[in-house]
Amino acid sequence: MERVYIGLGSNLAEPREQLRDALKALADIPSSRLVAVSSLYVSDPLGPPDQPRYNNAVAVLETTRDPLTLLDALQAIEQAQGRERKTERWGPRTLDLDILLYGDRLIGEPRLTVPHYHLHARPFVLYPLAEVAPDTLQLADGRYLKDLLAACPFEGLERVGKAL
Ligand code: A4P
Ligand code: MG
Repeated sequence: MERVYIGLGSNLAEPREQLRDALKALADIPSSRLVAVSSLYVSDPLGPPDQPRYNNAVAVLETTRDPLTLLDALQAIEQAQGRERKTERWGPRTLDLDILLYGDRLIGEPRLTVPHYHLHARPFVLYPLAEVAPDTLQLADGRYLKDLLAACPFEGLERVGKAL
């Protein structure tokens, strides 16, 4: 079993419902178990400002699926929830599921970079991650979660509670 941290994000079509549905779908992935979910957080969009605010959360999945098969499952969930892939970078989306960490593995495949490449600079990823990860968490690339948090102000983030 590997412990995998998954970032969830949505800013279209009832984001809170999108995240709730996504969590149900995560719990149904074969050979996997959903073991924890952070609070829900709301923040202004990073990237193009002409889009709605985002809802974000982090889930913990225990799985025996290998990383690419898990990515396939996550992309199938995104598609099932109406995700349209557009060329605009950081544009609005019904659902984004990112593999933040996969056990202690460093992955550099064309389709998959782990730890997720923007993890360190994003409060809407780091703070929910810190809720469901051990205080001592060290990333596969040697960085410590507590150091990343110290360098990333909570500013602009709104914790909306455990309502997922
Ligand atoms: N891919 C590589 N590594 C991974 C990984 N660790 N997990 C590949 C998941 N996918 C990974 O992803 C593009 C490709 O990345 C996938 O096909 C996969 O093979 P995508 O989801 O189609 O593209 P994207 O998410 O639009 O691109 P990008 O640049 O990853 O967007 P981000 O970084 O996810 O940004 N503001 C707030 N407040 N909250 C947000 O959640 N999210 C975004 C999206 C912008 N602004 C935001 C938020
Ligand atoms: Mg993504």
